[in-house]
Amino acid sequence: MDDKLKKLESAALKALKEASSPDELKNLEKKFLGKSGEITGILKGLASLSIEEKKSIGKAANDLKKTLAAKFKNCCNKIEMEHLNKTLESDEIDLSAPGRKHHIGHIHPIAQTQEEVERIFGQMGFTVIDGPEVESEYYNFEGLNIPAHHPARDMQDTFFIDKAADKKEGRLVLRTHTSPNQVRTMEKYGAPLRIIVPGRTFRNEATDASHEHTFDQVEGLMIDENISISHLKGVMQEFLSRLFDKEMKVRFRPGYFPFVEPGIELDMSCIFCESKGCKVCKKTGWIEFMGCGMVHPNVLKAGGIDSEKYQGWAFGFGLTRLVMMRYGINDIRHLTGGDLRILNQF
Ligand code: FA5
Repeated sequence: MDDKLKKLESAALKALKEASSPDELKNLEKKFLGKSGEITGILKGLASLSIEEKKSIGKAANDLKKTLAAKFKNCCNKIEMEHLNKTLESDEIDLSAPGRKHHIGHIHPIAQTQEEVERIFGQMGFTVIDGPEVESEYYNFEGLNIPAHHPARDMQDTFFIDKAADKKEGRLVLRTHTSPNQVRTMEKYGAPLRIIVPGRTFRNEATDASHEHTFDQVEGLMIDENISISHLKGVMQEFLSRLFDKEMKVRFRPGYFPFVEPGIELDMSCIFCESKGCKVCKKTGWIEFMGCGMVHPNVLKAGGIDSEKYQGWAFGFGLTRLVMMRYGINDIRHLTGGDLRILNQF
């Protein structure tokens, strides 16, 4: 048996010397030291030997197992290192080359401007409110003094959700403006109120360079005792001056929205020509900015607010159009088309 162990040892050492790859080494380890390997076979065979033989051969076989295991480990490390060096040479990896940078995205220009708008109105004491994009016909129209038969509904055609109508609130629609949050906020918080509601809005209309079916608006609402239209003028003049970082002027023209009385269109001084007259402002020195007006008593009533005691104003401007103006983008579709060559510029 001693002889057998010696032969096994020299065969294993010879094979180890000749092994040249990690795979070859793995097979050899299995052959000599594995569960069904040669040394395990000898140890299993001890049962049929005398006690004396069991002691001496068992010890010799276990010693050989330990010695070979250590040699296999050393050899394995050496071969793996050689193999790695060879791979590095043939793959020509340049370890000194700079790593590849991961592309980190950035905030969309609409969201950047929204944050700026929220910051400025926040400084003036306005709270930022969020409202649902899927609205009921009631909050989108009736609550805003636009009954079903009213021709003003044609001004804002929308997308209807295919779901059973609710008795009080009617069908579900994608909101055509952020104005439904006027009544929602009055109902929830009562008066006084000083809020803005930025958010996505939808209209069923053909798209062109200045119209999208999906765009962003910002609603504003101020309700208190003794609130007049001059507060609106002051707030908007201050807001625009802070946003564009220069002295801005605003002017009022008559406008029509069923939920305000009087209804107003607010223009701002042209930021491109300092109001001298240019192509953008069509030589007028003014750019159309938003719809606004004093909140109609019917809307205050729908919001549960006593119109004898409180009054206020509301406005709604197109955030997407503001972004176009701010960054000189001449087609609204660039902002929502998802083309990174355009978006990465902002
Ligand atoms: C309204 O939506 C009113 N809710 C605004 C309002 C609020 C008036 C409170 C009075 C009191 P109008 O339909 O004009 O109004 O839209 C407001 C702004 O949204 C427009 O000035 C424009 O900047 C933007 N807008 C309207 N339609 C589109 C469109 N299809 N694509 C991009 N922007 C649009």
